[in-house]
Amino acid sequence: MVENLFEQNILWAVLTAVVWGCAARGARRLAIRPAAALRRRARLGLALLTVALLTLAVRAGLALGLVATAGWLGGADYVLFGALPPVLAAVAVAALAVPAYLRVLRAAPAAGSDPDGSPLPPGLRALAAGDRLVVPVQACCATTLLGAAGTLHPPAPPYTGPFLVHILLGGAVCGGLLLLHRRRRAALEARGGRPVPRARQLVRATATVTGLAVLTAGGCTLAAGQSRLPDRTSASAHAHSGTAPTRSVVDLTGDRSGEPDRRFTLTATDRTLRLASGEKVAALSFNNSLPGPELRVRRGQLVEVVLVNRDVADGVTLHWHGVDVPNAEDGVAGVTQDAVPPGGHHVYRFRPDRAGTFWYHSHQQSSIAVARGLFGALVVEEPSKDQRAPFDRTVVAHAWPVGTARNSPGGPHGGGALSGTNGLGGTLRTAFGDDTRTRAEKVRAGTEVRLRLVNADNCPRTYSLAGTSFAVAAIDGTEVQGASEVRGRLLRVAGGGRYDLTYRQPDGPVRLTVVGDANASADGQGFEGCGQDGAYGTGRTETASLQLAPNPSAAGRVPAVSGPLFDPLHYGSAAGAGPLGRSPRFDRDFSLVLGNSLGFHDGSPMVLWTVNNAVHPDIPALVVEEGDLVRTTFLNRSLDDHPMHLHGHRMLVLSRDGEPATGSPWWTDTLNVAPGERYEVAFRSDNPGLWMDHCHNLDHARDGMVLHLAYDGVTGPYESGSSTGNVPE
Ligand SMILES: [Cu+2]
Repeated sequence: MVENLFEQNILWAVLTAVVWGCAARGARRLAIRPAAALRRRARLGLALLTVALLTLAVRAGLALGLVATAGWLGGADYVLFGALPPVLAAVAVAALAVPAYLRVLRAAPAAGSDPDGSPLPPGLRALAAGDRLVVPVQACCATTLLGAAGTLHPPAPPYTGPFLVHILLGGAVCGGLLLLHRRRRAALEARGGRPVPRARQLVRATATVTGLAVLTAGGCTLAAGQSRLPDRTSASAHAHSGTAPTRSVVDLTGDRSGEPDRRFTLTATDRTLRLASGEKVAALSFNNSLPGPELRVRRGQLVEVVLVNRDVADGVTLHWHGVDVPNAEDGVAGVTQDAVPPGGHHVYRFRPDRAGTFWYHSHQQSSIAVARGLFGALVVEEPSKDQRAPFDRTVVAHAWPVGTARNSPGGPHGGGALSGTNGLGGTLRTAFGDDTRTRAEKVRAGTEVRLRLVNADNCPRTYSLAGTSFAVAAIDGTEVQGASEVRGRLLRVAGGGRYDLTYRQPDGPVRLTVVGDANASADGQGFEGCGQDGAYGTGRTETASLQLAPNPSAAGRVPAVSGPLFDPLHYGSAAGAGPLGRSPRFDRDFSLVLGNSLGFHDGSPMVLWTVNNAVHPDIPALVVEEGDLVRTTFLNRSLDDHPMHLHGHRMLVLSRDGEPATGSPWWTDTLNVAPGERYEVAFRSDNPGLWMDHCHNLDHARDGMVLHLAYDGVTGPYESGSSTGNVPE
């Protein structure tokens, strides 16, 4: 609904401006029409005005519809900047210009009465060139143009200031139009009602077009310059109340002194590696493995990971995606640490307090680092062995760029933002781990199987598990309560998200596969970056798959599921009053409208991915105090999916499009918000620090879809930006 309203609203903004442009031209030229044509022209002008008024009514209705469905924040900008000013001007059109047109019609000579094409007599001319007939229509045209600009590049809230500027600018333009029209009318009288000679008209038109072009070029240059990212910026630069205790990110560490239960070393390298198929990937990897080694630990263990950067020129960090580690262990370059340079190392220590499926990845130039391989799975098991399924397998899906030259990504705008292809170019091969083929494995009938799906891509992935019914046992590392049997459903996992599936192996084969081709997303889709339905398509293209059977050599290929998508909103069973109690009181309420805007980012023109009409570092941080219960509303009125990832906390889904979540508490750290969707989520601020809250389509994040969750009083010494060596996305 919102998606349609949003797209139609933009379409009608442009259409309205065009129609009013025609109406304004007709009104302006009415007085120079030959007397014989006046009646016909006035009728035509009046008809055009009617169409223009109707167009504007649709436009205003759409903006109001957006407010009605998505709330004030979801459509206020379109009402205030797109619809309201032209509607005010349209009132003047209806009150002044339409009656003036009718007067002209009444006074115009009958058709054919004056066939020689002579100009209008003075009385008629005065009527046709009257201020009332021309200026309101021109004013409406000017405000619809301003409105179209305000819709394609809406200002960031609070709206009061920009609205006043918008109104004053509109008023000034209208005043200018009135003065211009009076001058023009006087000149027309002086010429005895004859039109300006052709040659002069041409000169004037050229001058006008040139002037506008110069103005536009100047505006663009200014906007491009203003969009340049600062050399250094700090996540600490949020509002501090002064009452909260001052703490530094540096001190918010894990257990630094205890003897670790598990120790790992991950060494980042820049090497060309091969997939199982033999195809080459210009990889950045951990321990020369695609993906990095799977880390398996137990809940409550003290885990120590030493990150060594052997030769990744741009630096590396380790972020523990989904694990609520202490802030200093979160691994975000320029926020919780400095990127580790070649030859350097960094030690992470944390104690995972929840069993589940997670993953780790570099958070330095993550859009490139993750695409090229700096990630791996992290599985936290329950301490007791008997809670582990006999066949427990992590399946990391990733689209590997093959056949790309080394270091091909080049600048920050590798071109992937709208393509979903990680900006790397080349061909993408979807693999489970490093294997793009169908892999067959033996699993005895009756064996309990747990498949841990990790989507290490930018776009949502659609999975099929065929040959058995199954339970969605966990989402994003949280067990589902009362997970019931699922059959004939496809599974949509957010970019960066995880699903754990469990089933008992039947006598026949079971096949897990991803459907949709990562390469299909880019071309011919316009803005549908991640494919037509946001997930590399759900077409019949199947890529990697894993077939499990008691007798793999004898088993035929199981066809993929074709069915609707599994929906977690009502899945599983709720217990008692739920995690937040019966009627929770929220200490903070934030709204994040995910949108598009035409503008510049770091000097380059592009379709921006915005949060509340702004991009990083201009998106204000969400500032909380420790202990706050926080509600956040995500509304996606953009053209692509946004897997919104909050670091250090898990979010509880409260509702989607106003429909309350009723099943097992749906905890998530990476929530895919599809175009048109509105989610309400809640989290408890119980992990002080400076945290990223960003889109995990890492190309969107690179282009500025990033904000911070900042605890009042927490500061840090780290900075990001081109002169700091820290570029988190
Ligand atoms: Cu996004």
